[in-house]
Amino acid sequence: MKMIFRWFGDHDPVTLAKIRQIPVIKGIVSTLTDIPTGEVWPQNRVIELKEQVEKEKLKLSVIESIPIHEDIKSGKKSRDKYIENYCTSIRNVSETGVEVIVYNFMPIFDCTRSNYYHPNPDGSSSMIYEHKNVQNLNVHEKSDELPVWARYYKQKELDALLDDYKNVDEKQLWKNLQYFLESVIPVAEECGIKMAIHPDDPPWAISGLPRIINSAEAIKRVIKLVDSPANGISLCTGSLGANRSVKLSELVKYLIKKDRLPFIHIRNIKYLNGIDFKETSHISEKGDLDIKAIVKVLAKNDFNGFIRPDHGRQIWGEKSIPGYGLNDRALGAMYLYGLWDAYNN
Ligand code: CS2
Ligand code: MN
Repeated sequence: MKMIFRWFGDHDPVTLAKIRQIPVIKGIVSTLTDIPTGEVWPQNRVIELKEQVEKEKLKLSVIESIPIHEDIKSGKKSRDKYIENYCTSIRNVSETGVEVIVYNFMPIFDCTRSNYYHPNPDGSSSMIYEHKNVQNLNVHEKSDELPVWARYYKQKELDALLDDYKNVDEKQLWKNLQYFLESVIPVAEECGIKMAIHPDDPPWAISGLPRIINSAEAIKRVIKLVDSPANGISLCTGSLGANRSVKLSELVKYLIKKDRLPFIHIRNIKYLNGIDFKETSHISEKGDLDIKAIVKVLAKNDFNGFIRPDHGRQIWGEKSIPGYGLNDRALGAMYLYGLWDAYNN
């Protein structure tokens, strides 16, 4: 197991110098946020990133994410040129020693929450998902109120995107994913990169757009689409665990045995009414996911991939990218490492 920490680059208030002081962290998972989706990632930019990380005696191990152009997900004709660009980016990234590239296949919207700063009784705050506040919301304007989308769209832009998806149901989205993987996996395999799909967060349709990476069956189906060790999963316990029927420990074991788990994100959530949930501290007893059992499975099966603490709460008054403060993720890292240390013998 190699424990790494997510760093968003120079605009991240959590610096590499601080991350370096968490004793269990050996590497960094990062991305280039200024490259428009669909464009080639220039090799010199990835090298710059790698060198920046190495100055703090850390290693750039994983890229999360190279986002997928919407034309690939919606299956438009223009997808071929974007897939070609993606393959070039994989090659360029591989030259720098990065081992894993994360991506997701959610149409238009990424991680969706109804509030980034839901107050907890202890004075901390958490990201929360309340379904009634997420459906039918105005996604065109940025506001401090709901909703909280990964990015905002002008009305015209969003209408055009939604139009591209009007004939894309789940079945079609699976076909589009297969088309993408059939092109990129051989390239990844050739240059020693593991592609790792992140489950949908949350694992159900948002604004009527289909989401397919939402269950244990779906995860097992993805790895069969192209049968290669380069076609892996970035299992995210909090994302997939919002689907209450998923047995995470069993799935983790299955993926390790199949050698398809290059990366795992650990976060805990508390189930609320209906399908609603709230993010909690990583420790098992604070949420509904059995984090202890999951790490035990990792330890007992000699998991040799990357692991990172995923979203934490905002604690001690820290201001950061929501879910990505230093403090609670550092506590999470120590908890996960402690469990690993105790079980891995
Ligand atoms: C999230 C996502 O759960 C998570 O890790 O913060 O934004 C995630 O990084 C992307 O969906 C992966 O492509
Ligand atoms: Mn995650």
